[in-house]
Amino acid sequence: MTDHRTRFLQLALRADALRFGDFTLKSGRQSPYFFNAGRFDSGAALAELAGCYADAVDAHGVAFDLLFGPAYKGIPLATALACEYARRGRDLPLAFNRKEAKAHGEGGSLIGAPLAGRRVLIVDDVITAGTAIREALAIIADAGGSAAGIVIALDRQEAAGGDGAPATTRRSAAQTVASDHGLPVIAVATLADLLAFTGDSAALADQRERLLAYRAAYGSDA
Ligand code: OMP
Repeated sequence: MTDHRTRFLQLALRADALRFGDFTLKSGRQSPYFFNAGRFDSGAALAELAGCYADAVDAHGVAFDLLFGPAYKGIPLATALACEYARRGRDLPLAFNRKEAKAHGEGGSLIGAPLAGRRVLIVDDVITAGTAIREALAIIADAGGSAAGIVIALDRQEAAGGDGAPATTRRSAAQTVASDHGLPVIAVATLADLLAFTGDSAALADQRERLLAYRAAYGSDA
């Protein structure tokens, strides 16, 4: 595993952002793990997380010139990433949306740098079925931006549909978004990375079995 993946998974466990147990997802699936990016709730944790995002983006080499954080959880993530890039010598425009459009003052639902004519990198927390990412893509298109790619902390590598089919024949939601929109979906880490990570840790050995069973039910190999 490349270094940013291990760093991210260690950080997520330390921050309690990655938890094992019984969780109901937005999709209704019962999951043995949950990733809550809201637990990166200090400046130091967000700075360390942003370093992992930047390393994943740079390793991919995607070209972009604006960072967009979808409300709500994408907002601090994109902001922290913009600060990390500034620290690395690249000052990038930053924008995000509010969930309810404001009718007074400056109005509208977008805040920050204009998206029009820019290649936009979406910065979000996690992809399960891809619903949140599709909403962000529509916001960018409406504002005249062109999406350049998506970076998320965790790709759960779940099939968007087709439960019951063998895992190897199911496409992940990230793959579907990537091929539907012709965009790279870059994950700092994936369920496969988490499985490898739990395999290296005696303390997490019990969790690994439950993760494998979950992947067999809902996962994709990609
Ligand atoms: P999709 O829109 O289905 O891709 O799911 C992404 C959203 O699911 C996130 O923005 C969260 O609201 C939520 N979620 C997590 O935050 N962490 C998880 O581990 C799983 C989910 C989820 O409900 O699938």
